[in-house]
Amino acid sequence: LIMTQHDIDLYYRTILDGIGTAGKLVREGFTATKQVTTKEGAADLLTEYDQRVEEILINRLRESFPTHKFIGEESTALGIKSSFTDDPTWIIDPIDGTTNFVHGFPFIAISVALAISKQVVLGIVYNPITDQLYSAIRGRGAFRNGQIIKCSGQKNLSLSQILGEYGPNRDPAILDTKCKILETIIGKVHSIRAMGSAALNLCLVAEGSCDAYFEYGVHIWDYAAGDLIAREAGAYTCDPSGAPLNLIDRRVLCAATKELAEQISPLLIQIDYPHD
Ligand code: 2AM
Ligand code: CA
Ligand code: CA
Ligand code: CA
Repeated sequence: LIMTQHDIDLYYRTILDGIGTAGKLVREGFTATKQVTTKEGAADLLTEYDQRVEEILINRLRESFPTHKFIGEESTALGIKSSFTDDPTWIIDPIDGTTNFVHGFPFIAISVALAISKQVVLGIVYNPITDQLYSAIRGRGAFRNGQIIKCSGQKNLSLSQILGEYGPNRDPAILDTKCKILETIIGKVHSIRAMGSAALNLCLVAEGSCDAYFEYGVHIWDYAAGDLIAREAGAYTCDPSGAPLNLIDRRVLCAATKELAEQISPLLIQIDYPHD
């Protein structure tokens, strides 16, 4: 019903236009000298580009859709946060992978999702450096630069390439738990990778170049778009405990198959975060 009451294609074209403009700015910033500050800790980085990109996207969307709501990482950091309601809500991470952006590691993305009645109906994850655009509209499959993508279908943990992250939190207890989890998993898989962008990690599972990804401490803007792209590519996304995924719980497990998720889930130590 949502899909027929709304002009999703218009929403898609409009955000694509905004992402085009924003992507140019990110490319400029990638090679420019940046002002780097910290937010909640020494490894939680921020540049002037993060805020400018979010502004471009919100201004473009607001111009076309004045009644829509916005949840953006940098607006939230400034205390401007609309809560997650049933209203059409754009969920925006202007630069996912700011640490990579600061270091010149070309694995960064602009991530935008649109949720209506708390259902994500559209997701775009765009890497402006490599010019790879991952996209999905609910029910219509997942695409990379217009080509349909499918997850690997891997069911066997021992043949898997897994994405795990350490995150920006430097609390020794949290870091210790995250390291323990990875330590438990490493001997059971082909490899573990930590690429530094939650949104792109989900796209790597979607395209089949990795078989699973999990993370604790992520926010709704990190995984709303990538989750839809992964699901539309055939992947299985849930809470790391195995329960259904919740976009405000700050935890995600995404695997090529339910069978693979069921092998990973018991190996994880569950970490709780305050809700978004
Ligand atoms: P951000 O770049 O938008 O802040 C992956 O762990 C996620 O955590 C990323 O999506 C990234 O989102 C965030 N993050 C922030 N600082 C990080 C760090 N030092 N190392 C890894 N991830 C970090
Ligand atoms: Ca950040
Ligand atoms: Ca992010
Ligand atoms: Ca960000």
